[in-house]
Amino acid sequence: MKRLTLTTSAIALSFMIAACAAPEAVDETTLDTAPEVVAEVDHSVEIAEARAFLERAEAELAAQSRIAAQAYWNQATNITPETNALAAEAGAASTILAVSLANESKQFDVSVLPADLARKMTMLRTGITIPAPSTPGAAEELSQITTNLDATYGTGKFTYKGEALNLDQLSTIIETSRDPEELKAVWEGWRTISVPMKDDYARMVEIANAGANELGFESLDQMWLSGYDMAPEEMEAEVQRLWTQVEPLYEELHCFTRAKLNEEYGDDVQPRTGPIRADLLGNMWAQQWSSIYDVVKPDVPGPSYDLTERLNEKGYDAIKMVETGETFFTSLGLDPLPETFWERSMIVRPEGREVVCHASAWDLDDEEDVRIKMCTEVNSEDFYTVHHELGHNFYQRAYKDQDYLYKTGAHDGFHEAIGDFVGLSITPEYLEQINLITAEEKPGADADTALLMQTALDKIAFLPFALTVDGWRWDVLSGETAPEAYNTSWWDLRLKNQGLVPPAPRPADAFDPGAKYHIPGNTPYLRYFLSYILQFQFHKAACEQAGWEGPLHRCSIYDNKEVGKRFNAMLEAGASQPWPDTLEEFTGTREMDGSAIIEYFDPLMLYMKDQNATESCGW
Ligand code: X8Z
Ligand code: ZN
Repeated sequence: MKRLTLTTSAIALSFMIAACAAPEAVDETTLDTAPEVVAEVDHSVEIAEARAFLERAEAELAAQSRIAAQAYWNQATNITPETNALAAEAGAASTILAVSLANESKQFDVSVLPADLARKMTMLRTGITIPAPSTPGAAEELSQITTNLDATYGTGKFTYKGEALNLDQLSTIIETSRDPEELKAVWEGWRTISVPMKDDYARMVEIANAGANELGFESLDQMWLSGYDMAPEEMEAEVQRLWTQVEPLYEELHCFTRAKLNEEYGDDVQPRTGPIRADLLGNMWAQQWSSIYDVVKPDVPGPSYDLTERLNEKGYDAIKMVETGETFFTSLGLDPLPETFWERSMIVRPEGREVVCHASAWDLDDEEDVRIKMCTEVNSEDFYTVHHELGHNFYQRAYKDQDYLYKTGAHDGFHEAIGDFVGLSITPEYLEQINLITAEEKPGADADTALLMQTALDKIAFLPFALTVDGWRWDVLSGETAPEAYNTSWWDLRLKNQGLVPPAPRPADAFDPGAKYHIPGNTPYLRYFLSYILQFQFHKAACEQAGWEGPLHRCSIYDNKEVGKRFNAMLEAGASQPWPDTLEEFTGTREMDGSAIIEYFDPLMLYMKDQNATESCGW
């Protein structure tokens, strides 16, 4: 959603104008030589017309975005037939406007425009997440479908032991139960909510692809991959390059975790070789595994405290968790959040109405009206999620003075990485500084393997999951995977990338991808893969700026105003320049690079390799 981008409401996303630029517009050589061309042919009239068009386009999009943001917020925080209808209406109007401006922009030849105008033109053409063709009725049908998918997910329930349980309640069972029968029942149960989505999803793909075609793309996956200041095929190659760099980390973690699960559950439930049963990993989608730390715990000394217990013992509530997150950002020199953030955010699940609980961050007016929407619980996971969401809000506030089209992340992976980057500074040292642990409780270097394992279960396990979600979706959008093959293709990728299998064969009508928020919510997922690479790059660069000399995982930038200044400059830039420029200004390199995450986990890798020496790793 641009304004609503990060946030995740499906409908909102149909209007998203992402930070992006197609290859021809960001071809620096072409742009650099443009003045010479101008010397021969006078393009001043075309340039003036382009400028006027973009001013109008930005003003119209900004006005529509404010209207739509409000309708989406109302729906996501109170799902009723009425709010669904208003959200669908706003979504259709937003798509119609975005598509018509994108089509209008085709009259301009970007190669003769100055770089900033060319960049904005390209953003207009490529930045609609779910486009509709301009055929009468298409935008309305599309918006109706995306709203319904979103609402179906948001209100999904499964009756277990006579009680209708929502996703939070079912997730708690997956996180805490160690009974394989129960895990299987709940895991399968949540996947019944997505069965009715499949036909709608297939129809949505048809319409959105027609929309992408009209805008000059072969299919929507190519349009999504155009948002990274390089050609789609180059970006795909970048993703492959990064995955090849970090894949060995995952292979060791998979092997180590599987052996521990085998010891916990025995050969009948989890064999020592082959893939892992997806319901045993402590998360509904097996995307982050830290909830089963008790099972995977290495045989080494570990920290004596548990962050969830500590937050509760110290009397934290949801508000205090958010205040603590805000204080981290202000300790870097950023301004506190506005009063309206506290008045208008939805921080806990409200009683008596249905809401979309999946955490998100919102910017309702492109100025000051930033908010989060979370069903926060007092635990370690949500402590990190709070920092994640606040990262979005601080980013949004920082770029508020940019032109409308530049009010977004350098690319979408940057937006996702900001809060997580800050979260990497939640070290034992920092926990002591904010009095969550005492000086005596601060673990020594002998606890490093255990500390790193806790982080790896989330950060390393996640990488192939992210690739699976969008790998599946790219195949669907490109037409390579037909609706009949939706579920088998999903599990082929789950096995290939993550080495996972379902607890039992899946029913013929299953649509398991739909049981993950970002599929019905139409939030592209590559951004999270990129974020999990970038956040470690940011962390390493920031720690170097701070003069840190110890191991990366013990570095915290809390209270460091010098780092904060450069951090703020990166945020303020928004999407006003190609992302490699922004990355270079903060980290000194123009490339995304997995070597920081590799360095971060290096001590754990050595430990796991040693422990895995007698295992037959792989699947
Ligand atoms: O969706 C999110 C955020 C909102 S942008 C809570 N995340 C992904 C997920 O939950 O699947 C953050 C990590 C990955
Ligand atoms: Zn996010």
